[in-house]
Amino acid sequence: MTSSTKTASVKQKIAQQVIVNQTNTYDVNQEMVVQGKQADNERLKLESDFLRGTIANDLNDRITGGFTPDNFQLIRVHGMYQQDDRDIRAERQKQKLEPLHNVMLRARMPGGVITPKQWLTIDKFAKEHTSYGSIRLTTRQTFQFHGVLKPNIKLMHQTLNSVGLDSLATAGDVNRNVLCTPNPIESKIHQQAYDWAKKISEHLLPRSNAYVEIWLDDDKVETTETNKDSIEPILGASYLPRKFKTTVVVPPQNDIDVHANDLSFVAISKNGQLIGFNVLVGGGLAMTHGDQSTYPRKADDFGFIEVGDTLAIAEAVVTTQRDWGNRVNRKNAKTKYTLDRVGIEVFKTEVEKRAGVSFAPSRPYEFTERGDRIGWVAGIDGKHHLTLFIENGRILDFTESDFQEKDFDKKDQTKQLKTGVAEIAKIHHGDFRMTANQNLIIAGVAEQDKAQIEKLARQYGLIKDDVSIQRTSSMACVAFPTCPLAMAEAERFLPTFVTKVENILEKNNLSDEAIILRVTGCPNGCGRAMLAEVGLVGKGPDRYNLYLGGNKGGTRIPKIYQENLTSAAILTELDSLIARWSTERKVSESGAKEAFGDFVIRAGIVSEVKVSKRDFYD
Ligand code: SRM
Ligand code: SF4
Repeated sequence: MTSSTKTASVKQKIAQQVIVNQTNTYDVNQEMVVQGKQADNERLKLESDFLRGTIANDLNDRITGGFTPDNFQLIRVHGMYQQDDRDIRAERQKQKLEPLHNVMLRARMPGGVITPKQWLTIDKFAKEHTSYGSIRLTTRQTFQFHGVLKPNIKLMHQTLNSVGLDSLATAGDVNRNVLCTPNPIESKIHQQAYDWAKKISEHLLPRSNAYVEIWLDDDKVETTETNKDSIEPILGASYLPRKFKTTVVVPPQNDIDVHANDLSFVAISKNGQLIGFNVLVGGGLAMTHGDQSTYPRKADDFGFIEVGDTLAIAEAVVTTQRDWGNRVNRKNAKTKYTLDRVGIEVFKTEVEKRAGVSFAPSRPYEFTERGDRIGWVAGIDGKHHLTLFIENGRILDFTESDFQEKDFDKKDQTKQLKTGVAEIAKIHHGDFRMTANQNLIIAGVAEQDKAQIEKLARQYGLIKDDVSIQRTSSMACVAFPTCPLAMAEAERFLPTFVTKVENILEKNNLSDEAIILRVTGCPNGCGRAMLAEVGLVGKGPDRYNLYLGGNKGGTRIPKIYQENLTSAAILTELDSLIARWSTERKVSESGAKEAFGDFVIRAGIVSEVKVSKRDFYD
C-alpha cells in the first residue's frame, strides 16, 4: 500500500471539516478568562507542534515500554492511554521491574456504527496483539483494546486505517466520540440524527497532520510562521481547556445520557422529518471526593435551532469554551464550570454572536427511557435489529480461570462472546451498532437471516433467556485492573453484586422490575452512576459512597445517602429500602408504579437535587 492510500481514510475525514465561520478568532473578553498560572497541560499542548511532541522518538525507544511524561498526555489525543495491569504491579515492583506498560486504544466511531468487515479486523487484532484478548464496548458507543505493547502500536493504527477506522480525538482536550441514539435505521429521524453525529464529529476533529504522520507514515507537514495560525481553526494551538463531549439524541430515548455531555442536540421532528434541534449545554458528571468545587451538573437548554445551523452552533459552543474555559485549574475546566462561572445567559449570548444564529424557544420533548431494547425490533425498511446484552461491554471468550480469579458470576461460564460475534460478522449483511449502555446491536438483518443469526447468538451465550431486567439495567465502568484511577472494583464487582440485588427483588416479589443501578470505581463517573437511581461511587477497596434518587429518564442527579460503605453494608441498606419501596410505593390510576428513584425522594429518604451546584452537597 502506498503512503497516500494508507492515509486516505483519516485524511478524508479531516478534510470534510467545513469552516462555518470564516473567521473564528474573536476579541476574547478577558473578564471571562480565568487569570493565573496555567496548568502544565497547557504548556505541553502548545509546545507539542500540533500534537506531535516527540511521540515518534518514544516509539523507537525500546528500553522502556512507556512514553515520556509529555507524550504520556499527548498520545491521548491520538486515542491512547498508557496503562499497566494493576493486579501485577506490586509483584513487578518487588522484582524491580518497571510496570508492564502498554496502551489502551479507544476508537472513534460516531454513533457506534461498525461494519462486519471492520469487526472481523478488530476481532483478529484483539486476539493476536492485546494482552487481554477482549474488545471492550464503552459507555460512549465505541470499543477499546486493552494491553497493546509498544511494538504493536503502529501496526494497530495501520490495521484500523486499512478498514477505514481511526482513534483520532477519542481522548484528550478535544471533542470526543460523538454519540447518537442507536438503532438509527429504525426510522428516518434516527438516520438523519446519525448523519449529523458524523458531520459534527468530522467538523470538530483536530486538523493537524500529526496522526497520519506518526501512525501512518505520511509526509511531515512543517509548521511555519505562515501556516501556524490556520492549522487548527476551530480548536486552536492549545486545543480545548479540557475534554468535550457531544451527542445527538432522539427523544423519548435518552440512551446516550445527555446530561453527561457538554453539548447535546435533541432531535425535534414534524411529520416524520427532522426540523431542528434543541441545544443542551453544560452537562457533566465527574467530581472529586472531598472537593465541593467539583460536582455533577445537568445541561441547560439554550433553545431551538434549525438543522442548517447545527455546525455553526457546535463550533460556537466549542470556541466559546475554548476561549473562556478555565486553563488554570483542570478540575474546574469543563464547560459545566464555565457556565456556572460566567452565567448561562452570558455564555448563550456569546454562542449566538459567534454563530450568527439566535436560539428560538425550546420545542417540547420528553425523555422517558434510557435502557436498550434487548432482543429483536423491526425497522421501517423491513429489516430487523437484534440488541444483545453484553454484561459490562466486555466481549471476550470467558475461560474457567476468569471465574476463579475474577469472581465472575458462575452462570456466565459458557460465554464465548467474542467468537460468537465474529461468527455472526462472517454471515451478517447489515452492520453492528454499539450502544452507550455497553451493548451491541446487530442491525439491518433481513427476515430470512434472522433465524440463523439468533441461532449463533444463542449458541455462543450472546442471548440468554434467564438474564433479568435488573441485570440489563445495571452498568459499571472498567476500573481494575487497567484503570490507573480506580479506587474500588466496578466491572469485576458488578455481576455478583447484581445477583444479590436480584435476590432482594425476588424476596419482595419484584423480579419483573428493575432499578437503574450503576457502579463507578472512582468519582470520575465513567459508569454514569451520577444519573442512576442507585449509584455506587468507589472510595477504596470494597468501599463505596451510596447515592440514591436519579430517575428513569436520566434527568435527575442522585444525592448522597451514605458514605464509605462496604458492599455488604450497601446490600443491607438496599434490602430495607427495597422492602419499603415494594409496600409503600404509589400506583397511579393507570396502574403505573412509582419507580425506586422517585420513591426515595417522595419518602424523604434523600432530598431532590434540583439545582446541581446548590443542592448536591446541601
Ligand atoms: Fe472515563 C478517565 C474509562 C466514559 C469521566 N475514563 C478515564 C480513564 C481513561 C482513566 C484515565 O484517565 O487514565 C478510564 C480508562 C479505564 C480503562 O482501563 O479502560 C476511563 N470512561 C471510561 C470508559 C471506558 C468506561 C466504560 O466502562 O465504558 C468510558 C469510555 C468512553 C469513551 O468511549 O469515550 C468512559 N468517562 C466516561 C464518562 C461517561 C460518559 O461520558 O458518558 C464520564 C463521565 C461524564 C463526564 O465526562 O463528566 C467519564 N473519565 C472521566 C473522567 C473525569 C472527567 C472530568 O470531568 O473530570 C476521567 C479522568 C480525567 O479525565 O481526568 C476519566
Ligand atoms: Fe477508572 Fe474512575 Fe473511570 Fe471507573 S470511573 S473507569 S475507576 S476513571
